[in-house]
Amino acid sequence: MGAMAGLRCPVMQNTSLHIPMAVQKVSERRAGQRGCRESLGFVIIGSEKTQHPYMLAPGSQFDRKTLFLRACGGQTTDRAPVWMMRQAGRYLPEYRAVRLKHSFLEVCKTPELAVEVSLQPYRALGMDAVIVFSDILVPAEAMGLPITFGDAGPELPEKIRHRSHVDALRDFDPERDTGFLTEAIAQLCRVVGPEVPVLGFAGAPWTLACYMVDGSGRTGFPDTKRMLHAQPDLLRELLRRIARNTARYLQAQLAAGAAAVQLFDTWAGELSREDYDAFALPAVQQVVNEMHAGKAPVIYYSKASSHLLESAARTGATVLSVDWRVDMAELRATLLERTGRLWPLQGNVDPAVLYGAEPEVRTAVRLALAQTGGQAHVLNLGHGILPDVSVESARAFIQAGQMVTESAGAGGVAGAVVAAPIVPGSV
Ligand code: 1CP
Repeated sequence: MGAMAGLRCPVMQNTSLHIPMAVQKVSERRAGQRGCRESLGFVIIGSEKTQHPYMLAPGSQFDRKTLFLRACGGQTTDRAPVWMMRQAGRYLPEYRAVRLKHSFLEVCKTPELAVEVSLQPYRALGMDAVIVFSDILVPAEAMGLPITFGDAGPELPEKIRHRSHVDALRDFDPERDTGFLTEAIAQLCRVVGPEVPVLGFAGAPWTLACYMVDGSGRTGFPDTKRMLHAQPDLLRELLRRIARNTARYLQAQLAAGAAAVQLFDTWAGELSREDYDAFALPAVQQVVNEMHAGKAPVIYYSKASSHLLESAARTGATVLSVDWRVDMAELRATLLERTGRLWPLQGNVDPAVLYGAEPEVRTAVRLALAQTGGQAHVLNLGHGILPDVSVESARAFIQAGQMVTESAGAGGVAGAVVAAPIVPGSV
């Protein structure tokens, strides 16, 4: 791309991003109109008193929130927005420094700390969305199950086994019982300003049930599967209870200012299509129906779920987030044929690619974008970023995504599919 001939500019604190020359010009012009030439299209993180001038996303004519919402809504964009699942985490030295002083749950439950670690990746890498720092197991604790987070991952010692355990679960009030999360979202929105999307999230009911019944993620969830076959009504009841609480929890996150929410169904792929349709799908539908998202996008992530994606398209979610096993051009073509709709997609670079050299990372980004032509596509990894990749690899991923503009992306293999009608503003 000719636009690669840009400058290296100091951006936010101690890092630098490569800004295409054309973008600098537009940004300068727009910023100049509003008396803030020095901003050059980048958000400057500051105190809550910071003014938020009009700030374009790098490589785009849109601000980050507009870019993100347009991609989720299936509207055309000049490039795909990009962020990374689990973008706040151990690969960042500044995250490790916070965790030396504070436990994981302390970070989740102290809005100032949650805000700080949510902003760390944004300051360092300048992605197009900021996800609030928390964990999918926070609502399980709010429903009455104690949680510990050790080196081996989360542990829920009081496992759900009997009807009395399900009956004893609490319906929690998100404002009263998880107010630290809504407060963190509200603070994040104030700090990043109205042009940057803040994302909320929750675990999908099946994935949360896996942890509530098995007690940890280490074992492949045999107890949850036993419940599915031996006590199917009990599992259905548990899923309904989780769904009811999750709907209110996500609704509160939207009310606090989240621009979109993501449902993580990491363990959906453990299920056959039949069992997914009978158990996991109705529970996600319940969440989406009861949360009244309005125009806010609901992103549904499922891992290792190629066999389930036509069912996933019936969840009511706006965007399907898929992993690297899925060819997004094929998926889009299939769903277009079956549903008559061009599906907004998120994904799907293999997080292990970030162990490779930077040129490999850039190639993987271009290949992912080629599958969708960069349209109605939120570029992401296919699962969370791994804790031991280098910050340079993560930066290469984000910057490569922000460099691929419409002309570069639209020439890809998915050009024909993208030419199909895009459902206008279908959020
Ligand atoms: O500091 C630490 O060492 C704790 C590691 C960690 C982190 C950084 C855990 C424990 N959770 C998180 C944060 C987290 N978890 C976020 C933050 C926002 C972001 O930056 O994206 C999110 C969205 C999650 C979601 C989450 N937690 C999922 C779904 C996504 C996924 O990765 O599959 C799951 C399954 C969990 C459970 C969980 N929490 C933590 C760990 C290590 C795990 C996985 C355990 C397992 O293998 O089953």
